[in-house]
Amino acid sequence: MSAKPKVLILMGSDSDLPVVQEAAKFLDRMQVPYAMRVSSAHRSPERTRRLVAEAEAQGVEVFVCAAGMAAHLAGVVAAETVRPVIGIPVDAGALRGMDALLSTVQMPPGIPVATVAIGKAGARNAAVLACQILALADPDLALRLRSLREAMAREVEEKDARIGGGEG
Ligand code: RP5
Repeated sequence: MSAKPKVLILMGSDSDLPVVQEAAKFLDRMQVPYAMRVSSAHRSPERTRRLVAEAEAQGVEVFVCAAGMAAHLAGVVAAETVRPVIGIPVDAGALRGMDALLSTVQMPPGIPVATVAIGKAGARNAAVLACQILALADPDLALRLRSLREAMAREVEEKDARIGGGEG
């Protein structure tokens, strides 16, 4: 995307990309400009700090951070900014993402990370939530979100009809 990014998606490693792509797909669909970068809270702490400062200076409004294992990326980013930070726990190890979930969600009082579900469903919801935050100041985006909700409700009715809902 060439427009100035409103969302920065950070991931701890390129191995998180298959999950993160769910978030990117949704932002594309909602026509929200974003940037995606790899940076690690543990392996490259200085770089992570610098990317957050640069993103703020460039006008990024929401941060989305995906990491697995002892996932501190979202928390470290939240420590560096007062803009909203959404954390996606990634299933990257023996604990199937529960480690990342707890590392991401259990922030100390005062430094929140809005934590979504483990994996791809969470990644999509991270993007939905980022759009909802941006939509507070963007009525066109709010309309796109609203029409998506209506489409989802219609799909439920179609599924109901396909299984013969209401009969028998
Ligand atoms: C985390 O460790 C990353 O976010 C990734 O989920 C996990 C494994 O990283 P790699 O060893 O695949 O680079 O920091």
